Amino acid sequence: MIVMSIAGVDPSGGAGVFADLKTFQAIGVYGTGIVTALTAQNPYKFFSTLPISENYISEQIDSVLDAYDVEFIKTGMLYSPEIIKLVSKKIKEYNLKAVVDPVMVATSGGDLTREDLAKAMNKYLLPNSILTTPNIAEAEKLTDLKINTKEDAIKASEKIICDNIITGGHLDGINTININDEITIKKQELIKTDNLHGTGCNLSSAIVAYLAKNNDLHTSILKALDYVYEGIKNGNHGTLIAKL
Ligand code: PXL
Repeated sequence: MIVMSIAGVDPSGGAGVFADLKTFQAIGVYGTGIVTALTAQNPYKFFSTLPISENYISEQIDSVLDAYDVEFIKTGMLYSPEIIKLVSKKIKEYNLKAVVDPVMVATSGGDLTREDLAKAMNKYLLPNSILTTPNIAEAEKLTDLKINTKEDAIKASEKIICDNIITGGHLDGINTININDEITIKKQELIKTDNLHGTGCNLSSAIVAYLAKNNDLHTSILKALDYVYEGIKNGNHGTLIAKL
């Protein structure tokens, strides 16, 4: 049960690889972490990004997969179309089952990507992935559709080219899940808080952890939604002791 996150580093630990590792630990799987970029940020302010070269990302992935059998991975901040292409190639090469958090902009407004990544994700990454977990803004970018209602979210979900959950934090808590072209709506109560930094990272890493523990995709998504909800409610997402 070894899983992998391929994402950026948020040194304040709420998002990115560090948060993913905490979630893996909380749910009881062994996490490995490949770094695509360093960032300087805290939950309130984003300062800067230092991307890692494609060669060095490649070397990190190879060095871990040379020693460990990994079936499930998640991807977070991938920063550039070149890194997206590289990661897609590795997914195929190592036969990985990838959950893609299509990170494009930070809640704090920081520079998590150099350019519009939606095209590269649609072309290279999503066709090779088992699930993607966009929020409303990311789903709009992936599909070129506007999402204001539940019906809009369902349309977008049907247009995204792999199984997906469009998260409903900006749509009255309405999460739209599409697995094998079957739509399930899962509504969650919205919690009033200013501590939402990293919730997307935690959702996708929790899904991967539950998958690695032999839950099916639908069950993993529902358990991960629960995990993130409890984390937000308690103000401690990522360090939560999960229901296993
Ligand atoms: O939640 C998006 C995200 C992903 N990865 C890193 C981040 C953030 C948001 O701040 O910092 C490294």
